[in-house]
Amino acid sequence: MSNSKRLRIAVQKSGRLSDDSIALLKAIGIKLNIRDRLLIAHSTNEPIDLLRVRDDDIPGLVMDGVVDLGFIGENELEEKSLERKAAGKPFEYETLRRLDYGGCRLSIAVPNEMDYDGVQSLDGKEVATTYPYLLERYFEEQGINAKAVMLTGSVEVAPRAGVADAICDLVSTGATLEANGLVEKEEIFRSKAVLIKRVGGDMSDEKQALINRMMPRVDGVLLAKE
Ligand code: PRT
Ligand code: ZN
Repeated sequence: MSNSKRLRIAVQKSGRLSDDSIALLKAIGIKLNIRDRLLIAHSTNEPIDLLRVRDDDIPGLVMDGVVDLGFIGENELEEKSLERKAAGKPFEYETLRRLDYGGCRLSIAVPNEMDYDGVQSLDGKEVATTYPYLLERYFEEQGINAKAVMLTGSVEVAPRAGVADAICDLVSTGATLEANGLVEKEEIFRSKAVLIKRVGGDMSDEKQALINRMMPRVDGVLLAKE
């Protein structure tokens, strides 16, 4: 549990969400002393410590109460929440704000040459993805009898490599799909970055007061950028 007196915030160490998350913290007046190789960064003007980790670890850190707040993409958050629920682990959190960056969609794409006539065309097929829980949920909702094949990377080459018939991956511009001879067919989840808070365990009055001071400033920054 996060019983540290300082507010602990998890951010992606290096990746698509890192710069915008750090920029938002700075924009709300939190001074940070970030040294590239270090896991922890301390604020010099507020009782805040940043935990800099892989984005995959952020939902679990919040749901286990190891950190108080986290910046994470909804795709990763929802996937991990479903995975932890299935494993009987804590899977709850509170979304404080939906943010204005990290936008993408999780979509099913098929090879150009595949005969595709609606989602039922996936019946009996294997679909490579890094998001098996989101994909299996979609198959269930659609009543499709297809199989999610878990791959942690290079999902877009799976059909060409003969590992799967189709893929389900994050898309923003669509350039990656096009470069790999794939066509986007079904959007199954829309995502943005969110700021989340733990729900388990007590939150000290001091920490809650700090969060309460931060949130109007976050709203101000989001509004100014609209
Ligand atoms: O090392 P770590 O585990 O922390 O990072 P990561 O490699 O898992 O994640 P990262 O940094 O790539 O992405 C972090 C988060 O950014 C994702 O979980 C999403 O919430 C968000 N995001 C937004 C994206 C994209 N856009 C995106 N386009 N994440 C990944 N992509 C990839 C996608 O997987 C595909 O390979 O970009 C490619 C497609 O892009 P287009 O523009 O060619 O369509
Ligand atoms: Zn990751």
